[in-house]
Amino acid sequence: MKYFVINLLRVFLLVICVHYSSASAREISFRIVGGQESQVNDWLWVVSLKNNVTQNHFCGGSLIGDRWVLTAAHCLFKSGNLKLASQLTATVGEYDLSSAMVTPARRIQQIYIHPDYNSSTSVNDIALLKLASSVNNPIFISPADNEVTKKALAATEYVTVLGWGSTIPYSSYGPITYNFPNILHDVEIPLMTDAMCTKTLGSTYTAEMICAGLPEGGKDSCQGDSGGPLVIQENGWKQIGIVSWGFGCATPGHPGVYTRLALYSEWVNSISRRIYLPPDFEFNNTFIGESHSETIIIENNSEYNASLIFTAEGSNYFSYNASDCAFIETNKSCGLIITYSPSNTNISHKSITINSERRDSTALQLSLLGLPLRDATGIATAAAFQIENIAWFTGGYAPWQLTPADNTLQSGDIANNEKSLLKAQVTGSGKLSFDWATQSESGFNKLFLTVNGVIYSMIDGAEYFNTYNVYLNKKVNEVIWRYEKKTTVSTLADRAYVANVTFEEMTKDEFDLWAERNEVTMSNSGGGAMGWLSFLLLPLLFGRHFYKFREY
Ligand code: 4AZ
Repeated sequence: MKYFVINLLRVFLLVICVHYSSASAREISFRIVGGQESQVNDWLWVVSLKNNVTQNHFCGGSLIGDRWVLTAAHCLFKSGNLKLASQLTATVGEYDLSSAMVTPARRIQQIYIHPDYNSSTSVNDIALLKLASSVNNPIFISPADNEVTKKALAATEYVTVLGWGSTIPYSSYGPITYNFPNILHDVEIPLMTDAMCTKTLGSTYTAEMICAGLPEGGKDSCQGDSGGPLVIQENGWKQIGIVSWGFGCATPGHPGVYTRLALYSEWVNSISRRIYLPPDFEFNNTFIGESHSETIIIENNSEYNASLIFTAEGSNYFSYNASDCAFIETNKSCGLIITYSPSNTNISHKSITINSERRDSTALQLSLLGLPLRDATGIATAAAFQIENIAWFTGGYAPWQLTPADNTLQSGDIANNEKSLLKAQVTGSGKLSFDWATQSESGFNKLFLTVNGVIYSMIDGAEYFNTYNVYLNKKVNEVIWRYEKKTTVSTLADRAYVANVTFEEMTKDEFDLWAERNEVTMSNSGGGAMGWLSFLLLPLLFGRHFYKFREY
């Protein structure tokens, strides 16, 4: 698979090179699908998101604050896996990707994905990125509000979409060719009314989306434009949408679909313009009788200094020192250290309320959840899981259990809003390999994989077993599978499964070599060049079709 992808990537590059030389010689240019090269300095708030290692552009974005970039949630996943902030950079106000380094590549401090983003339906396809450093003399784009959005849709007004995405139209049923330009392109397209969008897209089009395009096609956003802005002229430029998805690009009857930005102003402001702290925090790695401290970052993203007042109720197994974060200057953050010391198997809750002195601010809530771990008796005694270097633990509302018949571990019997945890403590660095699957409703019940405190991957839906390989680089590694149930629908078993666990000590080089030999595309290897991304998107697109055929 990997060689295949690399070779195809080479073919793409060749296509791009050939295309460019001929274009300049004959003075014609294939443009963004139906658009044109933008003028230098026209769109200074446009952002290019890049892979930190390759510096390849993979998605667009827009600057909405001196440290804040708006993009699409789906840009932050790669074949179903969440990307890490450290794998990305952003350039602001870039024009020509081939003259890189004119615009400094900025690191991303944190990724905020909309909590209700659904990767199967693309609903709530929105995310924010906090840059590690502020942009000097930034030029922002402001969002269009609800009223402007509604009027513009009703009047099918022309809007502009910007990006470095592919310039070649394709049908979602036919072959796909890409051409990724270096120069930022723009294209004007008419918005469509909700009725028109629903007529062509059916119930894949939801109230959280807007759609735009000519009935005859020819002008559209395409792969690589995702996350970028759709803007409207309304007292200057306002952002009305975020490039999200479509069936192919620029084909008749298939408008491009955009996230309806006006609906998310509260979510955007709550993160980027006020005091922000994660709404909840789960301690899922503390053994009964032990103590574990975690630092919760409270960010003051408002323009005022803040004095904070803490009140709390709930379990005494949690403790913290409010004076740590009694005062946070504007644009600064503070680490609140919370210690969890469970002494029995009970699930613990504590709710901390944080009030700011300013009257216009609303109280913030931090919900702590303590899920103590215990020995996984039963699992650990099964021959298949007596693995040198691995100690097993389980916890949460119901423990994971062994199905001896097929040596599969399965999540405990949990109710809605409950979780069931499995932990492998792996000693030594090397390759951990396992098969995993879920049998549950996609988008609601999810199995997360956390490695040494970082979420690496998530699976959901009615999945068959997939093999996942991960390199563990610490002396002692904490690997946690966390199954979370939000709803009970349908006849599926509502369970998560892990099987065929193996661990082999090796160096990172040996692992990389193994991955290459075995044609494994690593989920955590930080890839994401445009060609790669496009290929990884293919299964997603087909997946989407499959999903739609199944449903309608
Ligand atoms: C994409 O997958 C994509 N024609 C973006 C925009 C459109 C289709 C696909 C709209 O990045």
